[in-house]
Amino acid sequence: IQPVLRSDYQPPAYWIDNVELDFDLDPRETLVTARISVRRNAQQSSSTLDLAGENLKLQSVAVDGKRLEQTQYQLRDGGMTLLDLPESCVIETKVLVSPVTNKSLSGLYQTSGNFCTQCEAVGFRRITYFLDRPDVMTTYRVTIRADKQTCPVMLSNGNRISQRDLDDGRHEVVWEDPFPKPSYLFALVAGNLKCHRGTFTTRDCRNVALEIWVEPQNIDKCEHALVSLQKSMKWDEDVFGLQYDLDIYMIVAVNDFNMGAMENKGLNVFNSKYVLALPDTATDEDYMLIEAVIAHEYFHNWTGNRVTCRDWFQLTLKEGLTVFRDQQFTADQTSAAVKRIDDVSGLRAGQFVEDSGPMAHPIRPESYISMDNFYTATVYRKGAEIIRMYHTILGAEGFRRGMDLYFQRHDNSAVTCDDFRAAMADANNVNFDLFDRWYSQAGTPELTVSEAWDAAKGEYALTMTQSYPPLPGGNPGTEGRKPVPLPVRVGLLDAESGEEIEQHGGVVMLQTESETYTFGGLTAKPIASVLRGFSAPVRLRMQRSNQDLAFLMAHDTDSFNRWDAGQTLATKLLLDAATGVKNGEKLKLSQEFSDAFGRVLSDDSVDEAFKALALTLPRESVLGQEMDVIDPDSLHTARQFYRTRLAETFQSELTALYKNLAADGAYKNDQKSINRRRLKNVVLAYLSALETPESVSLVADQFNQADNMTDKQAALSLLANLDVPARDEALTAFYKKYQSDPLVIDKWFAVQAVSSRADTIEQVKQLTTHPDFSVDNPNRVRSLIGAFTQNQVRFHQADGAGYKLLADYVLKIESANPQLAARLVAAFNSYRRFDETRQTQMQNELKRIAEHPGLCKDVHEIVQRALH
Ligand code: BAL
Ligand code: ZN
Repeated sequence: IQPVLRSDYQPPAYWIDNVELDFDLDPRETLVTARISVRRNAQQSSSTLDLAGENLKLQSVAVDGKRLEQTQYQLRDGGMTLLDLPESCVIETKVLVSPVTNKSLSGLYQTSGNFCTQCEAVGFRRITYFLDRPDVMTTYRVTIRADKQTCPVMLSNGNRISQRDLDDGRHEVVWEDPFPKPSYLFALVAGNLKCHRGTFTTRDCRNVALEIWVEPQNIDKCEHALVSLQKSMKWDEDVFGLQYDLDIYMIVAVNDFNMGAMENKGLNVFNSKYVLALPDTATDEDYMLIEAVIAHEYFHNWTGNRVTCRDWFQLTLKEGLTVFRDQQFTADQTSAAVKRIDDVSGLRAGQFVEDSGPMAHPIRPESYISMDNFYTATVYRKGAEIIRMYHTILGAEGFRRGMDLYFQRHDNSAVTCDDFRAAMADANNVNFDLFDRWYSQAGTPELTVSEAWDAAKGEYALTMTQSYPPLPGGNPGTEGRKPVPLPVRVGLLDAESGEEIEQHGGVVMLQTESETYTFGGLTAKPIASVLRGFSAPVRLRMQRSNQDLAFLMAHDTDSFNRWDAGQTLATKLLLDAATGVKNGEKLKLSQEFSDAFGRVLSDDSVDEAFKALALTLPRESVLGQEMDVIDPDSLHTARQFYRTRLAETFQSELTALYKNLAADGAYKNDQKSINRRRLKNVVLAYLSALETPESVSLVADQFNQADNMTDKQAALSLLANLDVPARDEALTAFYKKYQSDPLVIDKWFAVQAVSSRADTIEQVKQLTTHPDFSVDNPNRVRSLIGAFTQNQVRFHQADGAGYKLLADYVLKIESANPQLAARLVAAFNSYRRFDETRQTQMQNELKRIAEHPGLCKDVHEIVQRALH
C-alpha cells in the first residue's frame, strides 16, 4: 500500500463551481445523483479528471447531458477517471449506495434507523464520485426525497428553501448552502427526530434559529447543549469578534459515531454522548465535556469551515487552533488553573506516549496511508500547545491581531499552517521562522534546567538546555531535529517568606540548544518555579530536592506549578516505592510526602477542584513513562500502598472533610457545587482504600443515596474495585435502573473494565457476551474494550490474556469499522517499553493481526509502524 506524501501535493486539474445532489433515500439502495459543474484550473492543461469514489454502484455517467460509453471513462480502485473533458462542463453521475449495510460509519449510513453522514476526512467519496479533497470548495444544493412516515425530518447544510409532499407517500426537501465548502463538511440527516429549539441574536442583531435534533425519547436532555451553544456563540463574538453567518444552526445527536462530533456547515452531527444530559444520567465531567465539544464544533465555523485546510497534512491548522480556542473558552467558563491542569494531564498521559512511540509524527505529518489514523492527540493536543505558544509570546492582543489578519487574508479559502504562522508574524512584526520546526519535527523535547547561585554577586542563574530523545527507527520527522523556540515562563520565590520576587517573573525565550539566564540583585538563593502554566510542551528535567518541591507545593503563586511540584514529588517517591516492591522491600510512606499531603488537605485558601487535583496521585500510566522498563505490577502495588497509607494516616481529616462535603444537600449545578463534588469523590476514593466495613458502607451509601450521576458513578467505580457483596448489588441495581439508556450503560461497562480487581479480564470476557455488548456501536466498544486497554495493571496481565483479547476484537471489528479497529490496536504501540516477555507477547499479537488476510489499511498502517 502506497502512502500519500505531503510533498506530493498538486492543485486539482479542475475546480468545481457548484454541485447539485439528489438523494432518493432507501436503507438498501439509495440513489444519489450528482451534477457537478467543473471548470479547468487555469494553471493546468490536463483534460483528464480523476474523481474519488469508493463502495459506489455506478448507474450512469453523463457529460453536458450526454451519457458516456464505458470507453469514455475508466473505473479504478478508489475512483473514476474521465478523459477528454472540455474546459468547463457539467458531469452527472448516478450511483447506488447501501446505508443499512455500511458499518464503517463513514459516508451515508443508518443509526437507530435514521440516515446520517460522516464525510471527514474522506467519507464523501462513499456517497458520490467527487473531487473529495479539502482545497476544492463549492456551493451545494441538496434535494432529499424519502418516505414521509419513516423520515419525517430531512436535513442538510445551509437554508431550507423548499419542501413538498410527493404522490407516492414520500416527501421532498431542498437545502441550499450559500457558503462554498469542501466536501468533508457536507452532511445529510433524515429520520424520526424531535427538535429542541432556541435562538441567538448576533452582535449585528441577526436572529439565528438554534435546533438540536434527537431521537424522541431524548428530547428532555438537550437544554444543557443549547445553553452551551449560546455561550459559545457569545464568547466567540466577545473574544475574537467572530459572528455566526447563517440564519440556522443545527446539531443532531446520533448513537453510532466514530468521532466525538463533526462540524459540518450549519449541521453538526454529534455523538449523543456530547449532547444528552440530565443530572441523573450525566456526570459533572460529562456536562463539562458537552459544553467543550459544542464550543469546539461551533468555533470550527470560522477556524475550519470559513478558512479550511489546503490538504489533510494541514489538519492541525484547524484542529490545533480550535482545540486551543475551546480550551480558552472552558477556562473562562470554569477555572483557568484547573482547566490547564486537566489539559496537561491529558497531554502527558496520551500525547507524550504517542510522541515517543512508533506513531510519533510532527503535528503536520509528512505521510499517511489512512488519513483517519492522523486524528491524533499530536495533531489536536500538541497542535493546541503550539498555538498556545504564539498566544504566550504575543499576548492576547497580539494573538487577536494575528487572528484578524488570518481571516482578512484567507476567508473562504483553503490554506496551510505556513499561512497561519505568517499571519501571526506579519500582524505583529515578529519573526516566527523558527516555529516551522514545531510543525516538522516529531517527539517531545526535553528541557533540562540546572541552577547556580553566586552568593558573592547576589546572582542566581538558570541554564536551560533542550534536546530530543531518540525515537524508534523509521519515524518521519526525527532526522536532524533542531532546537525549537521555547517560551519558558519563570518565577522566583523568596526561600524564607515564600513570596514572589516580582521583578524576576516572566517569559524567557530559549531559541538555541542551550542558554543561561541570570537574575541579579538577590540577597539569598531563591527557589525557582520553571515552566509556569506549562508554557511549552516539553518534558522538564530539573534536579530538585524533596524540600524544594514541598516548598513549591506550599507557596508557588502559579497554580499549575504548585500542582506539578506535588506530582513530581509523588512520582519520585512512587517510583522508589515500585523499585522497593520489586526488590521485596517493606514499603514505608514518605514523611515528607505525608506532611505535604496533610498541608494540602487542610489548606482552605484553594478551591475544592484544585484541592482535588492536588490530592490525586499521578496515574499509573503516567508513572510508567518515567521507568526504563514499565513494571505495571510493582507500580500498581506501590500506588495502592500509598493510597491506603495516606487514607490511614489522615482517616479522621478525610472523614471530616467527606462529611462536610456530603452535607451539601440536593444536587446543584453551579461551579462551586461541581468543585465540591469533585473533591468529595477524591476523598471518598481514599476512604474506600481502607477497605473496612465502615468504608464500604460509606461508598455503598453514597451509591444508594446519590441524586446525581456524578456521585453515583464515582461510588460505583470504587465498589467495582472491591470484592464485597455491595459490589454486585450496586452493579445489578445500576443496570436495572438504566438499562434503557445506552450512554449510562456505557458507564456500567466501563467501570468494570477499569476495575483493579485481579479477575478483571475474566469479567471483561464475560461482558463481551452480554446481550447489550455490540461491536457495531463504537461507544460500547470503547466503553468495554477501549477502557480495558487503559487499565494498565490488568491489560498488561503477565500471561498475555489481555493482549489476546484486544487482538481478537481488533480482528473482529476491522473489516466493518476500520477506524475504530485502528484506534484500539494503537494500545499495543508502547510495547517496546515493557519487559521482554510482555514485548514478545504483544509483538506476537501484532504479527497475528498483520498476517490477517485482507486486513484493512487503517489497522495495517498502525501495525506495520509498530512492528517496524
Ligand atoms: N473535525 C472532526 C471532529 C472535530 O475535531 O471537531
Ligand atoms: Zn475539531
